[in-house]
Amino acid sequence: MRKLNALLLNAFLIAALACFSHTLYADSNYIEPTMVTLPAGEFLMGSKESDTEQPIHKVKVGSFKLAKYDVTNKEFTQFLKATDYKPTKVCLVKEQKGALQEHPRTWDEDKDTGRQFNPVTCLSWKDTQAYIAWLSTQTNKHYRLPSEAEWEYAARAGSTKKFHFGDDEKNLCQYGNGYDKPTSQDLGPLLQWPAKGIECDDDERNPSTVGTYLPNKFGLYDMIGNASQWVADCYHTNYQGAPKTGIAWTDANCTTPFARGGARSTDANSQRSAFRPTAEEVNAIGQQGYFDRGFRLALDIKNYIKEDIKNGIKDDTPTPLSELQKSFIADLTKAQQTVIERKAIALKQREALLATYKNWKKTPVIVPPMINIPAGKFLMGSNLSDKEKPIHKVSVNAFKISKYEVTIKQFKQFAAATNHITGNDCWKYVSENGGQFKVGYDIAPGNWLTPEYAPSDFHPVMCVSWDDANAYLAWLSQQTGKKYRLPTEAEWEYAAGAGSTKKYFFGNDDKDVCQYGNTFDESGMRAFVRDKEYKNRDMKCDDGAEYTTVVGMYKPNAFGLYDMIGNISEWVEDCDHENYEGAPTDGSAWISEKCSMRSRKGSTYGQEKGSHTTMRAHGGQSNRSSTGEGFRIVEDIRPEDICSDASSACKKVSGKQSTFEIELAEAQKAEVIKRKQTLSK
Ligand SMILES: [Ca+2]
Ligand SMILES: [Ca+2]
Ligand SMILES: [Ca+2]
Repeated sequence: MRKLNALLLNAFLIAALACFSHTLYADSNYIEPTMVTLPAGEFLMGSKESDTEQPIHKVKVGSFKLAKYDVTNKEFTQFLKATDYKPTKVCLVKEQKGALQEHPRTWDEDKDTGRQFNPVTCLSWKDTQAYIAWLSTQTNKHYRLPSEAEWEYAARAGSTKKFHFGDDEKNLCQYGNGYDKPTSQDLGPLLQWPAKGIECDDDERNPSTVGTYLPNKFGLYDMIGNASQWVADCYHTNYQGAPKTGIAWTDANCTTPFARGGARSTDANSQRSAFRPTAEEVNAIGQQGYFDRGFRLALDIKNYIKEDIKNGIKDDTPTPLSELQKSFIADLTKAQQTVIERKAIALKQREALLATYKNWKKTPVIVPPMINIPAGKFLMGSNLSDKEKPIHKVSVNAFKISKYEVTIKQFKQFAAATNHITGNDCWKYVSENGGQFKVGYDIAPGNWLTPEYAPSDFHPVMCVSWDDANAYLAWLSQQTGKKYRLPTEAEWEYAAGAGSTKKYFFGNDDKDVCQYGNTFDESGMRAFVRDKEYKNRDMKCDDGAEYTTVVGMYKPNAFGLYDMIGNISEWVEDCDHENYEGAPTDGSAWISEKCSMRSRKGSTYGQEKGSHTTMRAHGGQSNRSSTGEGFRIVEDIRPEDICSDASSACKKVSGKQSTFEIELAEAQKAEVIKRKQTLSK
């Protein structure tokens, strides 16, 4: 046994090993990794990029086997199923400004489809060793962690460049799941991570299914990004005195194991083949489980042959696969294909959209119908929720607001003209028991063009962040020479109430809500029960729409504004605030220094409580959601357009009926027919 293993095998592990060797398991109780045989070779280990990576020294590595992929959740939960081993319940997670926080680790989550083929993370050193000991006992092979030298040799795959494919960080996104640009734009302001995003888009901010990026020249996957990987060595601050062969470097005074390789939360620098963490980083995690750290297994060819000769099996004779092994390989292949296909579809959607650019350029920019809102005073807030207190008097200047929520069609034109790309994940409703967050919603691959979120051109656009909305508004302003912006929270509430002080702009009766907006009604409830196993939450009337619907299908308010109840909730300019203590009273947006969360107004198609006019909710400024977050727009008004009261003149839409509204009327007709078909099913 290697020196390090001897060192780190504490009393617990020896007990665990003894336990495993005395328990006989059926062949089908374990899953072995697919191994790649690496040739013997010499390489220059280290780099000049950091003191911890010096001196650069020549290392001779013998032929060995290394797993093609990281150990997955599925493989590790198989170990838990087959034994009564209890892994650590605590996981260190990188949070605000990179500070480490302990989080509870629940293993049930990893059984979820979509997560079972992610690398297993959050395992302590002890857990990792217990798994290896068990698998070795089961298979009669000496599985182990690779040494640090073997890891770097394997990661380089013959390359002396920064990354195994070359030096250009823009190509990193093809080879691994790192902290890419869109992810850093999302998480940077929210979590204030100091790391700079990699200059590309790898289409994934969560852990990814192993083997869904390109491999290196040895055929090894995910040696860049996703999860960092435990190695067999103890940590040394540099390579002074390092071994000149591929063995693990251990010594009696060293007790700190560590990991090599970048992860999904780390920058381009850490994805380099030679990258080593600092002593400070290593000590902060120590032997604990870390959210971004996994491992992959190595196997000595020498030992393997020795063991197998004993059992009459030669190295090149493949062991017959168990049923469990066969189904694991088949399921993994399927999971990989699903991810790869999903990415290809997203790419095609973007390309198709860009291909329409020429056509879009010939058509005039869609200027949505706007309604003049007169200046006035109103009582903002309510006693219905603490977030809406205290009720306070607000004066609002005259402004114009769009009659409808911004539609897919409008956003398509913008995206095609500007090549604006939103992130490719979006919150969605899931089964109430199934989600990562166990409350019925989860973040999932998809964007505003995903058919599920964009049934027609005249549905409201969702899965757009506050930042995306502002990018659209900047473009629209630039195209038209007008000043478009998001409404302030006060403007929105004033416009929604349209002079009413009742719970809803039409009155107080909950049963009438379905005439005025698309909420979580009987139809919505039926769809959620059918598709998402939701239970017992609905508005006691039927608005006829299951999810979002074409804009303008219900009765407008007194100002002539549609969907101020339901369909999608709408981003406003203001930062999120706990309540209205200290809110401005002049109708301006309430902006505070820390503003990673923005306010939104109006209920959604999937939410019952909060359809009332004064409701408030929030969302991360860079977050996208299909649970009902979109927007409508405001235009600063010219003095000559101001009307003095809410009389009929003020309700008049500026300009004649536009092509947009003619097409919308067609879309509404089609939606009515579709609803009838849904109901008759
Ligand atoms: Ca990523
Ligand atoms: Ca509905
Ligand atoms: Ca709405």
